[in-house]
Amino acid sequence: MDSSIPRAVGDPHDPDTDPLETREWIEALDALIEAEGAERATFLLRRMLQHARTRRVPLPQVLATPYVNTIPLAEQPPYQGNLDIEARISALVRWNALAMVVRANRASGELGGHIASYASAADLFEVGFNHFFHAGARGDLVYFQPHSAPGVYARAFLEGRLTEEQLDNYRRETGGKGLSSYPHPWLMPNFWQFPTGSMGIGPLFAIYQARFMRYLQHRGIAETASRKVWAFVGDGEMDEPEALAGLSIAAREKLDNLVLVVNCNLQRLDGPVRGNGSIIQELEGLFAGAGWNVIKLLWSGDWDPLFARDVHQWLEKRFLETVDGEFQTYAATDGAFNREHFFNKYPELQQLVAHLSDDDIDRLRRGGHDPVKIFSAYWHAQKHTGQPTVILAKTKKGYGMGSAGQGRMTTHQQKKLDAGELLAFRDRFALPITDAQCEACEFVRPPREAPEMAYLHARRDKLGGYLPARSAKAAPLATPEAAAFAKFALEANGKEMSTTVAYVRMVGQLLKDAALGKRIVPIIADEARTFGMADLFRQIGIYSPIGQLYEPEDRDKLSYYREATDGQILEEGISEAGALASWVAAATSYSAHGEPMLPMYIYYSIFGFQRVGDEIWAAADSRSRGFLLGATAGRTTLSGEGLQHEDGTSHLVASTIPNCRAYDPAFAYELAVILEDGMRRMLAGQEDVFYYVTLMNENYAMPSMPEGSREGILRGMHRIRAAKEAKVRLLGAGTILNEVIAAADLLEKDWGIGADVHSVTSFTELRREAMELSRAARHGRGGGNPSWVQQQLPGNGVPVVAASDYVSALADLVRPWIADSYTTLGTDGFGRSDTRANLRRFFEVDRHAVAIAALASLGDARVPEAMKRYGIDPAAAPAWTR
Ligand SMILES: Cc1ncc(C[n+]2csc(CCOP(=O)(O)OP(=O)(O)O)c2C)c(N)n1
Repeated sequence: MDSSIPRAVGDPHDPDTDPLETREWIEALDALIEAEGAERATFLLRRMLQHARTRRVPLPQVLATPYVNTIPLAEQPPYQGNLDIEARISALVRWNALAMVVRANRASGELGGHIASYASAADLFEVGFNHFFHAGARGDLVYFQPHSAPGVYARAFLEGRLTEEQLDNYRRETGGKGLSSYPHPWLMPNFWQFPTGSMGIGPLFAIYQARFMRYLQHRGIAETASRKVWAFVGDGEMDEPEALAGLSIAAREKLDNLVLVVNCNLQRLDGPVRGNGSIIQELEGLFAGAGWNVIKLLWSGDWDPLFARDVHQWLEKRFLETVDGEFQTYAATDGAFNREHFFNKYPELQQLVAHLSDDDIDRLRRGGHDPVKIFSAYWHAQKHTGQPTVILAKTKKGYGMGSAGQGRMTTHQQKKLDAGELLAFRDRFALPITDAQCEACEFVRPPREAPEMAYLHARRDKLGGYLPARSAKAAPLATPEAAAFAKFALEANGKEMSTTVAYVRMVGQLLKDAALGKRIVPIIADEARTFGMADLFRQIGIYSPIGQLYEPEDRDKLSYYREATDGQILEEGISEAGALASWVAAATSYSAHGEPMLPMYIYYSIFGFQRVGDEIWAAADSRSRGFLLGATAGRTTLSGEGLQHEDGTSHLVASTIPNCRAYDPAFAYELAVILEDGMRRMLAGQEDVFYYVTLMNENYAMPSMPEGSREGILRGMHRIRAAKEAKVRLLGAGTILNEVIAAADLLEKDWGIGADVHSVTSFTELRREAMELSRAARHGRGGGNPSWVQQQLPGNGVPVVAASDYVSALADLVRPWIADSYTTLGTDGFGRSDTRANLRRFFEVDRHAVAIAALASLGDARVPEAMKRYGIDPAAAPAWTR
C-alpha cells in the first residue's frame, strides 16, 4: 500500500477498504474541476447525490465540511490595512482591558470581571473596529459578547471617549463615574445600545433586529439596506435555547444583513464546551441545516504552507479526530508538547513539521487570532447575499495570558495576575511600558499624534465615527386624545364588551391616525384569532418579505389571511421569545434607527413575564418604549384553560421592573385613558418607560367614564361608588372589580352594610408613589405629603378589603400605607379549569368571599351565618394547598 495515501480522510472510524480506487475517484474529480471549473463539479456532484438517493444508497452527513478554513487561500482578499500598526493598537487595547480588571480586583476582590474571554475575542473585535463596523445614524448595529466589555471600554479609552477615571471605576458605578460590568443601555445610555449580559439574548435580539430593519425598509419607514447587524457570541452561549431560537427565521427571511460571529475558544466557564466532541462541527451542522452561510475561520495563515504541502490531507484527518478537550490542552501547552502529542501521532505529520522549531509550532495560531484571515472572513460575510452568515472563529481562551490563563480550565475567572505574569504579557505583546508601569498596571494611551493613534482615528473616521454609541434622538410624535380613538369606550353607557374587544377597536382606530397609524407595530404570537384581531389581517396585512406566494384558502372572506411585503402586523408564529425580540427591536427603534415606533404585542399573559421574563428585563434595560398587552389575564378570567394558562403573578413581577408601568383596568374607559397617557409619555414626552396592560376576555357592561376619574385611573385607583355611610371600603382590580361591586350590593341587601367601592387600576403605581413619599419623609423632605393611596383611603377606622385576579401579594403591595384594617384576597395557588364562577369561588375572590371578608373585617358576628347562606364550607383547605 502506498504509505503516502491517508488511511481515511474524513472519518477516522470509517476505514478505506480500497484506497487506490478512492484515489482514482478523487483524481477524476480534480481533473474535472481543472478542466471545467468548480460550478460544473457542483452540478455533477448534485446529480450523483440525486441518483444515489434514487438507488437508495445511504448518504453521508453532508452538513459538515472538513475541519479547515471555508475560504480557500485563492479567495482571500488582500489585507486593506497596516498590520503592524494594528497589532500595536490591539496590544494596547488588550493591555488596558487587562489592567482595568486587575486594578479593580486589586482595589476589591469582590468586583469580579473577565480577562480571558476578551483575550480570545480581541482580534475578532479589532478587525471589525478597524475595517468593518460602520458607525453613525446609518451605521451598523453591533451586539458585543457581554463579558468582553473590558475590551470595548479599553478601545473607547484609546479613542478618547472614556477617561482613565472611568476605567479605574470599572464595575463601580454607584459613584456615578464608573463603567458597568456588561453592556447596559440603562446604566450607560450614551454608550451601550444592546444589553447582552444574559447569555442567549444577544443573538436572539440581533436576529430579530436584522429582521426588523428589513421590515422598516419594506414599509418605507427607514432606509436600512446598507446597514449590517453584527453579533458576537460565545460558543458556550450557543447552548442557550434562545441563542438557537431565531436560526430558522433568519435563514427563511434571507437576512444577509446579519453576521453572527461565534467565538469558538472551546471553553465556557466550568470547562470545555464539548470536551468529547467538536463544537465547531456541531454548530456548522446546525447553522448549515437551518440554511445559513457558514464560514469556518479555524487556522491562521501560518498553517497555509503546511496545508499546501499536505497533499494527502493528513492535517484534516488529524484535526477531525482531535476532540475539543484535546484542543484545549494544546492551547494550554507549548510547541514541544504540541509536536509530541499532535503532530507525532502520524509519521506523515511528524515529517510535515520537521523543519519547524518548537517555537515555530507554538506560533501556529488559530484563525480567530489572525487579522488577515479574520478580515477575509468578514469581507466574504459582508458580500454574501441571500443568507445570513455565521463565522465560526476558532480561538484560544485567555490568548496571550501564558501560564496565567491560556487554555486553562480556570481561566474564565482569572482576574488577578502576579508581577511575573504581567511582565510576560507585556513581552508577549511587545507593549511599550516599563517594568514599574507594568507592575503598577498603569493604563497606557499614546499621545494623539502617535502613529497608532492617528491610524486608529483615521480608520474610525472613514467608518463614520465611533461605536458603540447610543443615541436617544428621535423626533417627538404628537399623540391622539382618547376621544379620538376611544369615544365608544368613554361613552360606553353600559354596553357589554370585554376589555380585549375594546382594545382591538382602539387599535383599529389608532391605525387610522394620520401621523401615528403607520408607526404602530401590532405583534402577535399566533393568537390573533383568540383575541379577535383577525380583521386586521386584510386591513393592514401580515409582514412577509416575499409577499404572498399562494392564494389563501379564505381569499373570498372579508378578513382573509393577507401577507404582503409592506404588511404591518408581525405575526411571529408560536414563539413568544421571537415576538418579544421583535417588540424590543421596535420599542428601541427611536434609538437604533431614529424612527419612533409603537409596538403593541398582545399575548396570553402567562406566557409573558413567566415565559420570557428575562427578555422583558433586557427590554427594560434597553429603554424600550411600547405596550405589552397581557391578554386573557388573571387566574379566573380564562376559564377552562387550566394550570399552565391562567396567570396569577404577572403583575407582581411587573412591579419589580422600575420602568414598567403596569395597569389592570376593569373598564374600557380606563383602558382608553391608560393608552392615551402611555402614548403621550413615550412618544411625545420621550420617557423611557414601557407599559404592561392586562386585558380580559370576559364580557360585561362597560360604564361611561365618570367625570374627574382621569387622575385616579393613572395614579392607580379611583372611587367608583360611594355609600351614604360606608362601614367598609372595598377595592377591586381588573375583572374582579365586578365581583367587588356585587359584594357591595350583597352587603347592603343581605346585611345592611354600606360600602364604598374603588377601582384599582395599578397597585404598582400606588406603591411606587407611596414609597417615594415615605422615603422623602424619612429624609425630612416633603412635609409628610400623603400618597395617593393614603388620600383615597384616609385612616378613619373603616376597614378596607381588596380583591384581584392575581396572588394576594399584589394587593399587599400597598399595605404599609393603609392605616385601617386591610384584608387582601387573591388567586393564590395553581390555576385549573372550570367555569369563571367556580374558579372564583375556589380561589375565594368571588362576591361571597369578598362579602364575608368584609363582615369579618368588621368583627361582625354574622360571619358563620353568612358562610352558611352563601354555601361556603369553613373546613375547605385553602386554594394554594390544593
Ligand atoms: C443566562 C446566563 N447564564 C449564565 C451566565 C453566566 N456566564 C457568564 S459568561 C459564561 C460562560 C460563557 O462561555 P462562552 O459563551 O463560551 O464564552 P467565553 O467566555 O468562553 O468566550 C457564563 C456561564 C450568564 N451571563 N447568562
